[in-house]
Amino acid sequence: MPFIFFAPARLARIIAAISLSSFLVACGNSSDSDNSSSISAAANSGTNTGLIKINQLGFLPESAKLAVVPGVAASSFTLLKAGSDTEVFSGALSVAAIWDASGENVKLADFSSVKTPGDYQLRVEGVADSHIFSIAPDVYSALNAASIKAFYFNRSGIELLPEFAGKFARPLGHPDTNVLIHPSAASDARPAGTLVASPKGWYDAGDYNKYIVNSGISTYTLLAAYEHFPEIFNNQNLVIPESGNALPDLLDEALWNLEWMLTMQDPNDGGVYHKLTNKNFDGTVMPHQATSERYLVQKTTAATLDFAAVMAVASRVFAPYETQLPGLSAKMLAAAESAWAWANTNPAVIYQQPADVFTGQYGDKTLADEFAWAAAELYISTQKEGYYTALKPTNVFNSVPSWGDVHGLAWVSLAHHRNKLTSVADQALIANRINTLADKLIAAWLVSPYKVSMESNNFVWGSNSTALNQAMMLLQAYRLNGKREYLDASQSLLDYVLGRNATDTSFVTGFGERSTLHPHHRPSEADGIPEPIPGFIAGGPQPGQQDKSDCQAVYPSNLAAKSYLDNYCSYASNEIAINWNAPLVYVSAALQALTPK
Ligand code: 9MR
Repeated sequence: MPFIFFAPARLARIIAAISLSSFLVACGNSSDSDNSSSISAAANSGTNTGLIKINQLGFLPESAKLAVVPGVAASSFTLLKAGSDTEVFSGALSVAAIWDASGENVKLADFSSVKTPGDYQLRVEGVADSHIFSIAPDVYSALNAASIKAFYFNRSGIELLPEFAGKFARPLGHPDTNVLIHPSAASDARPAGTLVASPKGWYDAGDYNKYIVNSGISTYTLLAAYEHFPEIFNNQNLVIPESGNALPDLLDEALWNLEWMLTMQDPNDGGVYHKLTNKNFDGTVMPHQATSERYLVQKTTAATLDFAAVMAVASRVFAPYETQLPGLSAKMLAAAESAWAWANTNPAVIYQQPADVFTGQYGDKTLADEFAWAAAELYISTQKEGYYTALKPTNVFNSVPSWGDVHGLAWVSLAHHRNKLTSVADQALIANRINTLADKLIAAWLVSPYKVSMESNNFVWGSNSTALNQAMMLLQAYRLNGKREYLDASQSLLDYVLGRNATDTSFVTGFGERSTLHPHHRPSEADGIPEPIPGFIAGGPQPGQQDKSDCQAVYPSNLAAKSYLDNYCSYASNEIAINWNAPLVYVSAALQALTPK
């Protein structure tokens, strides 16, 4: 059974796109060699000129609309009705410039003034025609739904039934009803070897472990999307087991992980375990085939503060559902406050990977940002001014969030709730922090030959989430002051992950004519189904290539923005992860909600 949240026409296009992409990869199109999916007569001259890079999904009618064109001699472009020679628009190309991150010489095509819904292609003399893309008022609806549904596909402790998972149905894996206290987590009340139930939650990524630090930012970003744009989610049907109950599906999905997170707090002292994990990563098997013993490992200050922050947020988001979930909101707030107390008594417990554990670390050594974020959320949810004082706001700067740097999340929440804060809150400081960071990103966007704020040093592990988190921070400035450039610079970053990038790849599985096909995601690899599970965003290019020795396939380039390998082996550029999908959920919803109609 197909994913019934896709409209049939859209589904047919996605399937066609996947088949076409598979064919192209089989033909060797996964390298830098810049072949094309649709060769125009003009380009069919045998010269390898590079490709037009474009958001392969498309644009809202009122979005800014840009494409990146190779630096060929042509000085103009035309926009065609898809698959025809019918011109609907023509315009001048910008002057060519070199993007440092990819070493490419490129020009820009701006067709923002075209607003009529339809399917289009861009044509430039001497280059293959672009991928087909749409202009449509609902162009990101299926993308947003699939990016949330991806979390459902990564649920631990539940059988995925065909009526919800279609052909990706699978047996229950990792019940986690009997996990062991690891010696690193032993306490008097829970000595090593004690059995604890810690079911539910999402697998972190391509692996099957569950990590509190990364769950923190991921769950927060979903809850923030809901707090900021409830209208996008209130009637969304994700076709998950809880669909049809009184909660929006996004909140049902978030609750699956929040319920797990609650089990990660030691009820005896309020401290939170860093992770629930095997000792070693599982092999490439389906969840139910992975049966190694699982452990709760070391309580840490970072995990405890991230937990405190998220539970404080969740307590306010779930407060309206007291009838359906009696006592949950109060329980979450109490959990947040006891975690905060533990962290203040244990302010510097850094994660130390035990000698017998080899899974992911999320070993954050800088904790001022976690303290600030937890304090901000507790202040917002309780209105207790002591938390605002603890935040030490004048010392807290703003930055693009990542699992290891959550300063920005404090400012996002304070800005969103600014009208409900007590008088102790410095409103000018909140606006200043939001605008200053956004203006830095705007400065990079303005001079970028690709017109994206991603610079060479932003190509880190999970670079696509850097792009989307940059977009999320730009959108906070747009929400505060409505300056159009913040919206347009955010759109550029969604365009970037959907194809306007140096690899000509839409990094979201199942979306776009040439999308990621072989993510480092155990279920996608082990299920025997040719295409990947849809809706996951790949980590993206980064020059570290830490997986090189595990890959027989060769990276096509060492350049930051081109160092991407669409191969299962590539955990450093092609893994999926909950903290990378969450800002995709946020940005695809936000652009839908904020772009003028
Ligand atoms: O996202 C993490 C990245 O910032 C680190 O550089 C990398 C190596 O430590 O680990 C990434 O997180 C991985 C985690 O440790 C285990 N699950 C998969 C995550 C994504 O690759």
